[in-house]
Amino acid sequence: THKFWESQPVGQFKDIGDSSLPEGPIEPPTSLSEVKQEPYNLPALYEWTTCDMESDETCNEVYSLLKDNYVEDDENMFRFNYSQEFLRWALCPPGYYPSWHIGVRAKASRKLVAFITGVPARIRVRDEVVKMAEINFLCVHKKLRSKRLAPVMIKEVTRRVHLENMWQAAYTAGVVLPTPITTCQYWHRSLNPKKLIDVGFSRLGARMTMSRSIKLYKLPDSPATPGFRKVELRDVPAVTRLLRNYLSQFVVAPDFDENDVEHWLLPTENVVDSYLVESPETHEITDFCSFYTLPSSILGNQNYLTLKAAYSYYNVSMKTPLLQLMNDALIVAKQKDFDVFNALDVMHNESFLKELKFGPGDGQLHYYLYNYRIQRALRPSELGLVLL
Ligand code: NHW
Ligand code: EN5
Repeated sequence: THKFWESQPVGQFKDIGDSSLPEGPIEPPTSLSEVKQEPYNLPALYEWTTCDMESDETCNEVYSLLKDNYVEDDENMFRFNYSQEFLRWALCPPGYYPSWHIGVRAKASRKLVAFITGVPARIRVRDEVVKMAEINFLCVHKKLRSKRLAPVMIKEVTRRVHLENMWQAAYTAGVVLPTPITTCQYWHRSLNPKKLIDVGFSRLGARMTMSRSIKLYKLPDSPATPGFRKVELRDVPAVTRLLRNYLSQFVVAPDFDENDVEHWLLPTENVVDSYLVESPETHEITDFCSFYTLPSSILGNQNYLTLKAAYSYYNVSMKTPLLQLMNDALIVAKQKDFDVFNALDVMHNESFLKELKFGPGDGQLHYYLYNYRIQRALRPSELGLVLL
């Protein structure tokens, strides 16, 4: 039933619950000279291309492929519409490998028809920090689906990761594959209930009118916490300390240093927003929250083209209660004109979701590791990792 995935070093369904299998790498690294030197074969009409994301022209081709062919919800009403600035940010972090941004072109037309990417990351699993590739943006053009192109893409990115002497990867998907380390639920907080209902993102519940719904989701005009402000470059050391200390409690989490925090968590217009709480008395930085911008195209609506969504990223509360910190995040997201604020039930998010009027979505997100077994599936609250 999973001819490809059964051939890969990933946890297999038949091994679930087998406590004789040790935690850690499933297969040992080989020597670099044993890594296949040539790319995998593609069907004759297609060829590999490395996508230079620093080039506006290539970045735009990738953007267009994804805009028309990437992830949709189960009823095909919405499709992720990652912006060009976002793709550049997501794919060009410190130490990235241009060779891990892999495209496939039609030889005749030069058209980009498939894509897959990796970026390097240090991921801690319990006490071990492992150098991994985070794999994302796997996409095959709608007209080329079900031709087993995806396994070739995955094998090629694996080969290029191996060439950099890395042997593990982390990835997420909306589909079940062998086998999730955890399964998370998407939750949604309406910021613009009228539009969400008009486009079919949410429904008016029983005994709910439009005006009651608008009132229910109303938020103050400005954040409540004294000392709540945008993160600046000078805050990177303090934010890094706060975040490293917070993430240390989770079973799986990124091992962020100051360079990573500067890249992933400093505000970038229309890409990532981050706020902190600086004590008005001591000027100590005590709390931090962040969200990224990922709009979706609304498919086939007369009145609206895009849904503006904010996605909860990393949040740390030491002094301000997490509930209050996230309420302030909702307030600033509303002021920035987002229609909805999305979050997964990872880390301590369960503690605020219901109280802040998030509702469960119809989508789930499964997390996976490649060539690394963990003993038993985690609870979402044991996971300290958010992928884009
Ligand atoms: S998840 C988003 C994936 N993209 C989309 O859903 C976009 C819309 N769909 C498509 O473009 C985030 C196509 O449907 C895709 C599949 C390309 C998804 N992950 O070519 P075939 C990520 O990007 C397996 C992994 O005929 P297709 C994470 C499927 O189970 N495998 O299908 C990416 C089957 O194998 P099986 C997936 O519909 C992580 C085979 O592909 C998958 O034309 C990648 C069928 O291939 C998915 N999302 O194209 C893994 N969807 O064994 C990284 C389907 O069941 C692993 N499949 O027969 C680590 C690599 C690095 C290691 C380094 C050491
Ligand atoms: C990872 N990098 O299904 C990429 N989204 O719930 C792969 N549903 O938006 C990730 N179907 O529930 C792929 N509204 C997995 C995600 C794929 C996209 C997806 C779901 C997540 C989603 C919405 C719209 C559903 C439209 C019909 C949804 C209900 C909101 C409602 C608001 C008020 C309170 C109750 C909930």
